[in-house]
Amino acid sequence: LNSHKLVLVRHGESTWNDMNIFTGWADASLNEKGLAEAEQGGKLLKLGGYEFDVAYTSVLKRAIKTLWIVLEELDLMYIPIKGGGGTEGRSFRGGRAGGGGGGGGGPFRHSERPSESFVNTWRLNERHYGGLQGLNKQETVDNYGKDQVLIWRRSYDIPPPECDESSEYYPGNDPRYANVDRADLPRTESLKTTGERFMPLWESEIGPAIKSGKRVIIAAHGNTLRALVKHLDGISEEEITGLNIPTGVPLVYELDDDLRVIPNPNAIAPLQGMYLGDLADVKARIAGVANQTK
Ligand code: DG2
Repeated sequence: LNSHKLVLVRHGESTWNDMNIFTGWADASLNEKGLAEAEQGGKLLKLGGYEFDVAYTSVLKRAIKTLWIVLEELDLMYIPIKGGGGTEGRSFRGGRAGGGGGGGGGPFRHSERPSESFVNTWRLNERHYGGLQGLNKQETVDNYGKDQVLIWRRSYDIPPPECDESSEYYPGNDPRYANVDRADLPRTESLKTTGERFMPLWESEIGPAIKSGKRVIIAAHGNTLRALVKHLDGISEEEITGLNIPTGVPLVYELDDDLRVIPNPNAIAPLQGMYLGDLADVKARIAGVANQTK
């Protein structure tokens, strides 16, 4: 029986996480703590002897930078990065340069033109927080009540209010999404719709890469990772509402050839994958995410 390791990591703490601001697709940077968390995550992976053949990330710098730091710790900065800084926006569409350098393996020849899902790792972006982006989480509790904000943050299928098309937070106003079909660009997203735009990338690209024997790391966001573990661990719509993912802690899954999870005895239920590092510390960090809207 073959087994495949898959490593997931939420980016380290961002300046907006620290200021307790709804972030979504806004492009907040890592803060000092987040940089250190990413480094620590990389060190834990190094200590565990993890190696990777390919990495996936979003087009948001907090995830991209986290991935770079982790790969630097592992001395694996040369592996292909599919997503921000990698293949996104490379020159197969008439010579536009990709932003930021990174892995990616150079411009595509026409015959190597990647599939739509391959280049569009905006699909790994955080859930779009709609009209809440840029607002303080605690002030939003003061204005709308704790229960309403919890519904917006954690209900499975109730999205926050939409942002309108004139908003700086509408992705149609951001040049990095110029190649994305406008109909695919959200004005807001629930966890359900986040999963619906992320899972095609899993099904068509990431899952097959794992099945083919590639060792994969995904650096992404609280809610895209919640959508993925919901699928992997078969977590119900009710139970996923109580699940929070800490920043910067590698989460390791062992999968069989059909990409079914082989449960780890040290997993924190309902997850069947295992967080690396000190479990008491991981639990404290999970509680910290939950307590952002006390
Ligand atoms: C946070 C998650 O996203 O927020 O968008 O504010 O993972 O990119 O920092 P991330 C945001 P919550 O779902 O925990 O409110």
